Amino acid sequence: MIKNIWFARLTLTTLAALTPSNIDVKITDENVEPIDFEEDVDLVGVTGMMMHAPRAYEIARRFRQREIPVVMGGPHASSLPLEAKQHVDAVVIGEAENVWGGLIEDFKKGCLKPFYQAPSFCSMERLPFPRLDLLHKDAYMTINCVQTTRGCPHQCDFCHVTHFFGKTYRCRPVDEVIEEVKRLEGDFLVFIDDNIAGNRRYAKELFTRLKPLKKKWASQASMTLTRDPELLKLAAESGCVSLFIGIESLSSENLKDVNKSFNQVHQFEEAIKAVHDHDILIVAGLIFGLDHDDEGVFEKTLRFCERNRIELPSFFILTPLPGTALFQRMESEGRLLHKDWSQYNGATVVFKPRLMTEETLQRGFNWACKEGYSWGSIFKRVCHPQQRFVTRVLSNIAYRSIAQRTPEGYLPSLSRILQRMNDTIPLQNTRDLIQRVGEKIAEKKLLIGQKAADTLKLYSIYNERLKTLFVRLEGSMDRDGARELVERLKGALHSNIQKVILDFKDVGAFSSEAVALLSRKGLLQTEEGRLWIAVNPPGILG
Ligand code: B12
Ligand code: SF4
Repeated sequence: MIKNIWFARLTLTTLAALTPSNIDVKITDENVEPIDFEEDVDLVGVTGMMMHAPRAYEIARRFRQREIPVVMGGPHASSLPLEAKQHVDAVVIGEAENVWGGLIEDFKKGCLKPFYQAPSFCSMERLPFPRLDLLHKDAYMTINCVQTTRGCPHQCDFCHVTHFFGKTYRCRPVDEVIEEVKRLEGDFLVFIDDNIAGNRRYAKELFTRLKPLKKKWASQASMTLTRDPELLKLAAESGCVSLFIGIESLSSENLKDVNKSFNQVHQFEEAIKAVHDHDILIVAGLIFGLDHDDEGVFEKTLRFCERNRIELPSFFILTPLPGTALFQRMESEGRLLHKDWSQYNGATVVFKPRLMTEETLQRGFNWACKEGYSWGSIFKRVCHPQQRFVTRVLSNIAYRSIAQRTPEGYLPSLSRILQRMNDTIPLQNTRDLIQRVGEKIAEKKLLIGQKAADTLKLYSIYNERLKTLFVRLEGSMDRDGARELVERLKGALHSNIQKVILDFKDVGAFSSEAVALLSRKGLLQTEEGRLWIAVNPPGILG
């Protein structure tokens, strides 16, 4: 089943292509076949993502026992070369294009250096085509993988790409990409770029040139692609059938925190619809455990995927990868639980979340993976009148087989209550509203006029560690609004909640009845040691 969605990385096929042709090369991808540790070889190269590091070191140990030198490269070794060097004979830091030939020469002379790092990023012109012939074709959904660009113009805090490629975004000449695509067997391929639409002008040219080849392709792109209708149309016309898009979070605060504000939450639904309108299937990356995520995040995110018919939601637990800004932050805040890299796999909690416990995050993630690929959820997401129904169902079945391996999870008990808490309360009666007194009346008036003339919005998050519910109120409040607020707070009361903090700063107007009701219920009190604490309570009484 996994084979149905698994494609080959270009790492080792690229290295093989860079190797002088008089040297025999064999590729073993341990994802799909066992390693022959007795193989008669002169030099071993290992690669891997961070979570593969312990295994890579073990592989190195086995070959070095036989006195076969081992070289390691890839994202992990490049971020932590000193660590890697303890396990191998030489470490390649960064791209291999400009150093691999020299390394082989050194090896032949018996003088391998401990570290190899090119002084600059390689040119994207005339890169040799990867040696796809060295892969076991039948072990993958496809071996037709092509890279058109390296890097990404964005700098999301959790992503390793910007760190590795040093904020560069380099494009291969379109002619060379087209030539490589033409040589592929079959009509489906994967562009393994991190963001295929990072340079719109380049992407438009590429897609236009791809059209006549009549291939189908899948790739990754950032949300920004959906904001250019011409680009999206060209992508579809050139054969794009599936895109991995990093939505990451439904909270603007989270996105801001991780430097991904170019993802605009209020545009998500429209953007997803635009992609669907072009008959492109969406694999959505969604992260749990960001600093504004509370127990409500799991169900909220899954229901969002169902409502928007996201074909393949991919849930991840936030993972701080060495080299990234996120890792530095977590480390300086003392929030990393350990450095067992094998657990840094996107499915295991390796840090202290801010608003929930490690266990809640792990179980909630497990729940989302299992529930998201339950038949009921699959049905809600795939049953819509679009083409490629069979592809949608089959890929969901494959994802389901992976999801079923996830350990048991559960939906935190507060989840639904927290979601209900955040629904907007409509105002019935705006006539008797009294402007809030304070320094910023004019500003407030504007706020009321523009944003919240007839609603009371609730933004609440629950901090499981502090057992406190924070509720920020925004808009205006009449008697019915106040009643509804009291009702919701009662509903939210849970044995675990020890304190509720209500922030009235952004409530621009109250009716006198609302204030009276809130006072009667004790919701305007500001003393510590009580269940409720009001912050910025209204300065009016009347
Ligand atoms: C394709 C891909 C996948 C595929 C992998 C399919 C497969 N068969 O394994 C899929 C979509 C499944 C995937 C999944 C994941 N991926 Co991924 N993936 C990629 C991607 C986009 C392209 C990889 C590739 O082919 N690159 C092209 C080759 C040519 O580049 P390269 O690998 O960097 O190799 C060059 C150099 O590094 C160097 N080099 C590398 N190895 C070696 C070894 C030697 C000996 C030498 C000399 C040189 C050398 O030489 C090469 C030429 O210059 C990369 C991003 C990227 N741009 O690389 C992320 C990337 C590798 N993935 C990443 C991550 C985190 C994951 C996941 C853990 C995500 C998650 N949270 O679940 C999972 C793990 C899946 C798993 N179980 O293995 C991270 C790794 C970060 C890290 N520090 O480890 C990357 C960098 C993306 C990112 N956003 O940060 N991924
Ligand atoms: S948009 Fe995607 S690839 Fe680019 S930096 Fe952000 S997460 Fe990484």
